[in-house]
Amino acid sequence: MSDLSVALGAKLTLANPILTASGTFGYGDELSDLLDLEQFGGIVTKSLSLKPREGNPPPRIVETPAGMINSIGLANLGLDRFLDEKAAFLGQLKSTVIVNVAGREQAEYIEVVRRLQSMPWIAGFEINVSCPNVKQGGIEFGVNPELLGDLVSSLRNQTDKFLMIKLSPNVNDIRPLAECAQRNGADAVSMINTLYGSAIDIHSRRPKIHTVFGGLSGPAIKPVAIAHIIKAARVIDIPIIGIGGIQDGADVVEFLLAGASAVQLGTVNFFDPTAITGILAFLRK
Ligand code: RRO
Repeated sequence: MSDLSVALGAKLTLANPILTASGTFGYGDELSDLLDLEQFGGIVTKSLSLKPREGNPPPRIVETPAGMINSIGLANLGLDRFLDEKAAFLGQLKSTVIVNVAGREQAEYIEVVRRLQSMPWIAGFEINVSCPNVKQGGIEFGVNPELLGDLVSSLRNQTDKFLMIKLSPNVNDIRPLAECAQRNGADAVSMINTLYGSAIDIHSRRPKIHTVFGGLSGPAIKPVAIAHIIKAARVIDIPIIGIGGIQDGADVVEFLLAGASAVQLGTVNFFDPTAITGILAFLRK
């Protein structure tokens, strides 16, 4: 069988370039009956904050043409329960595990990474500075190079593990943020998180999402992702992990041609969690 392994710099080599996108696969265990998780080059977990978060009130997901809008609001079980309830499952997987970390403020990101840093089963961290659905933290860091630079360099001081920064498409120009991540010691950037979106029910005249605005994902955003990746690849040397509406092997090749070294599958997992199988077959042809 042909070798699809890919080195993301010196610290991390994946068995193949396909990862799960954070938030679309829970912590892996929910989907382990449906498919063989070890097919993935890596598993990226749902964003984890220091304390548990309930997230936003429903409705928090709506389907749109060629995509979906979510406003989950960073619902997650918090670091203590993650360690008690999810670490054993993730720790025994042969797959590479990357933990996505979110925070309201810099100290929260640092504390989560500090407490996970010594776990041998964690290959690295994806730092979420691009959640569009929380009032505090998240995207504030992802749109402001000064705040981002401080955050990345303090995380760099905290861990030698693979450190990937997940960038937002909700900016005029992604290049200064990608450059800032690189300059402050990131090993990679991933892009894109979701685009701001909204939808209205014309019968009730009400927004279809409780918080009115949410994050748009799926094939509808693929051209936006490709454009951001082409731009970023012209100015940084660290690997780019591409995300945005990938459905099949041809989409993966398009992302690699744009400048990505690997990709993440997100929204496709909601309608075809076995898409990975066809994608790997396509890449091996
Ligand atoms: O939980 C969410 O609402 C969410 C997050 Br943390 C994110 O990074 N991106 C997104 O579309 N939704």
